[in-house]
Amino acid sequence: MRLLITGGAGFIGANFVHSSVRVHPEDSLTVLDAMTYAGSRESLAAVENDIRLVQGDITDAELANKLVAESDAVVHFAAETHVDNALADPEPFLRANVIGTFTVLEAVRAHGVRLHHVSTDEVYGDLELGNARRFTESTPYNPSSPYSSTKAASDMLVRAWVRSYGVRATISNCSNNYGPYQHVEKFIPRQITNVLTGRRPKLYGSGTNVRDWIHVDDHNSAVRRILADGQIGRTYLIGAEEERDNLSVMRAILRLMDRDPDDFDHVADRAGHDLRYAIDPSALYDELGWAPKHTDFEDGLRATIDWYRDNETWWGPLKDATEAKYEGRGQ
Ligand code: NAD
Ligand code: TDX
Repeated sequence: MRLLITGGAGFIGANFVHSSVRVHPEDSLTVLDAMTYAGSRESLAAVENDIRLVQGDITDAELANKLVAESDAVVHFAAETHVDNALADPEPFLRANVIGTFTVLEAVRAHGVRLHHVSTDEVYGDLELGNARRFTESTPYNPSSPYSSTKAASDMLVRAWVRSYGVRATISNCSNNYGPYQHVEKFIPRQITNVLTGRRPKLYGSGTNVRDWIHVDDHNSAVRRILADGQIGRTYLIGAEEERDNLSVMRAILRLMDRDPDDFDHVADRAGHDLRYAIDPSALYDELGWAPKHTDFEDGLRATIDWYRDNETWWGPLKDATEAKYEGRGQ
């Protein structure tokens, strides 16, 4: 299969490329990535001879058209992804997430190419703390942030292009990912690299907010399964049933790094901070026979800590600028 992977130099996309090279060496892979602050050639260095890497923007219709025409399927990861950045400056999120997805849709429509659109559970808004409700495919969209509202808009565009133009697309909405190559702006890598650089980890508010964690390789194996066997027009929710509050994750990181579990700072809370996300992945289990492999969160966290310890050359150059940005926001 000739696969076009948008955003393949970012966290999840790069891990998707790595696992595709490993598990599907018969595929021919093209990455289209604008190399924003979140994209990194180094993330693809180990597979650079196995792929074609095109630096370019998904809003560039001519380029998107040309690359889509040469592909059998598109896996669309490219997006602006950090909630705190969206709160500070939403405009790039409208451009990349809404106009970008529109441009990809028009290209797959023109060339009859299969699309898998990668989205987030944040489109459903948040759940209350301490009850058993979880998100399903029929949960109404109720996004809270400029980030999640633009991802919700992109999902709506995909649904409309399926219905109106017969575009062959599937959508997945996944919970919080962790693993190697995640930008140090995100919660888990930020705390690990704070400890590794002698800074104190930073917890927003009281840390009662709950996230549902999944290892990035499990997210990507689900995407692969949906691409192969998913029903056109369907939305699949991806999750590994690992709900944790932020305080517990913070303490687990500190414990695994041999620090006092209270050795962190409480900082200003995020505006509009979603309380809880939780995915009911049973449709994916029952209909597509998918299951996560990384079922021990602490094992996954330990391996992730080891990866950051061993790969300071990858994240070191990003760290000071990221922390300076947070400092400016009181976080
Ligand atoms: P990331 O920020 O690490 O990577 C995004 C990549 O997209 C970067 O390489 C960037 O250069 C590229 N990009 C951004 N704008 C672009 C544009 N206009 N044209 C071309 N490339 C562009 O993000 P991630 O965490 O890997 O997320 C990938 C996808 O998965 C996103 O669509 C995100 O909404 C979704 N998602 C992420 C999570 C998570 O926990 N990280 C969970 C669920 C869904
Ligand atoms: O320093 C921090 N301290 C802190 O307490 C940071 C960066 C975050 N947090 C909290 C905020 C959230 O409750 O940790 C939680 C996780 O934060 P993020 O890593 O920013 O992730 P989140 O906002 O939950 O969104 C992530 O998951 C869904 C991704 O960034 C999105 O792209 C994805 O769609």
